[in-house]
Amino acid sequence: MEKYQELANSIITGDDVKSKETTQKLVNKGITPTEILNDGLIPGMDTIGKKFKENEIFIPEVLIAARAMHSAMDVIKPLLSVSDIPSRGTIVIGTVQGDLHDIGKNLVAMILEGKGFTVIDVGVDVSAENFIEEVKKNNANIVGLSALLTTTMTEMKEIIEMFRADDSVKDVKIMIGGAPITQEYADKIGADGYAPDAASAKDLAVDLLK
Ligand code: B1M
Repeated sequence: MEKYQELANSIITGDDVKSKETTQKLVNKGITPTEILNDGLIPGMDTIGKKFKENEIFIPEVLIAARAMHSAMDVIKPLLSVSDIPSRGTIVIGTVQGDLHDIGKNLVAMILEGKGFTVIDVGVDVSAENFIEEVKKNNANIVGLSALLTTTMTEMKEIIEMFRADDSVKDVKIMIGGAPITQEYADKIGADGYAPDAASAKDLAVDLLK
């Protein structure tokens, strides 16, 4: 649809002013944040991914697109937050060590917050020790691990093993996600759950705490 195409194009061309303005315009028209994400922002980022893969664009262009994505996400973030309901539980979320991709993780964090979870976002390039420390410090019920690279998804296995070997965090639920992750991989490394996207991550977190 044309209205979403304009938004997707603003991501593809890395125009952070336009991406913010167009998102705001769609919000003002009453379009939901989920539609804005699924029909405009994510398709824009997917196009960037394809062009990057085919060597049509390079890292600087991808970074500029990521900046435009973040600027649009700033507009919808407050709409997804609900601060006046009691917390459903605390989730520590981060991108695993060696991996700097944070757009998907940020989206998942936003949606979880919107569902009423307290979310502690520990950022990118996070070691197993840091995840454990943050879970202990915040008395978290769930830890969420994100990885976008086939070379860093193996970190998840190490992290899960370290959690399970530490009596004080061994029962914390571990959910994982990111483009290269599958249910099969999650089962193989002993994660408690896998979600392919932000909306399913929210449902999974609710299920894990039932
Ligand atoms: Co990178 N990169 N990148 N990159 N990058 C990919 C992932 C890649 C697939 C591109 C490609 O070749 N087509 C490829 C990985 C190949 C592979 O491993 N098989 C790749 C590569 C190779 C690299 C570098 C190695 C490139 C280089 O230096 N030569 C390098 C690595 C740096 C590092 O991390 N150490 C690199 C760098 C970068 C940038 C820094 C330039 C930038 C990141 C900017 C940022 O995040 N702030 C970047 C980007 C933007 C991408 C692509 C184009 C887009 C990723 C993205 O944001 N998608 C990506 C290609 C692609 O995925 N199409 C690519 C949009 C986002 C909404 O989706 O992150 O999948 P996604 O998140 C989804 C789900 O996966 C899920 O929900 C989210 C929302 O629906 N999800 C979870 C994610 N985490 C979850 C956690 C959960 C549950 C669900 O529970 C806890």
